[in-house]
Amino acid sequence: MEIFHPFLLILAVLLGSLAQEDLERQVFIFPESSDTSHVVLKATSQQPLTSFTICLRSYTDMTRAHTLFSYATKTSDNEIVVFKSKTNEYSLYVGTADVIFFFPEKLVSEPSWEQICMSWESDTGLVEFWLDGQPFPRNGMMKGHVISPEASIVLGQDQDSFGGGFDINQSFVGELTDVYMWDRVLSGDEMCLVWDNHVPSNPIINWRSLNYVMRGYTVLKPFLFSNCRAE
Ligand SMILES: *[C@@H]1O[C@H](CO)[C@@H](O)[C@H](O)[C@H]1NC(C)=O
Ligand SMILES: [Ca+2]
Repeated sequence: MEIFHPFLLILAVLLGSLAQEDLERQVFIFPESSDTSHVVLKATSQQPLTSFTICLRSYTDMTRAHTLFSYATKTSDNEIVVFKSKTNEYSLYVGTADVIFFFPEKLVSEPSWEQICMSWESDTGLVEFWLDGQPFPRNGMMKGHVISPEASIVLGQDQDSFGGGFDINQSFVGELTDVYMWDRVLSGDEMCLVWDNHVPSNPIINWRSLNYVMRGYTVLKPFLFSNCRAE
């Protein structure tokens, strides 16, 4: 028999919504493909969004399409999606549209971390994509659109319904860190600061004070630094 004491229930809800943790130098690891493993985030803003910037770092050796960040609302499961469609292709979905950014295949012999920032603004519809501190030619979409703040925000899976509807073939396998969101378009200088590990003011999702819940097979671990020295 389960007993729900009203006071305890309220306390749990309050604690749950206030639990925030500084995850500096930590990573979320998604060890295998699944249609269950994900991390749920809560944003601090309750205002409709007319612009945003999302930044994160990912580390993976997978070549299939995968979802990094999924922001679903009650009316649109793809309200915001940061998707890596191919090794050399990132996409951003907003509302009912999407843009794709292509970059030349990198000639690297080992996997490397990729730091990205994507922004969108309603006034012009312009989308910015920054990869490792470099801006790409701007695209545009969904001019005049407004994004509801009532959202289910998920890392590592694409939502096809509010909080669920995951597809194993769009899941992320690898490591994620330094996840941030702002309710504005960062300036060019600020985009560089994020790449250099600084945090421009007032993020609504803040890796250094993160409100999150891990679900399924996900692991929080320290960032791995290589101290190996070639002789
Ligand atoms: C995932 O991809 C595999 C291989 O392409 C396919 O056989 C399978 O049906 C897909 N699963 C889903 C849920 O789409
Ligand atoms: Ca979807």
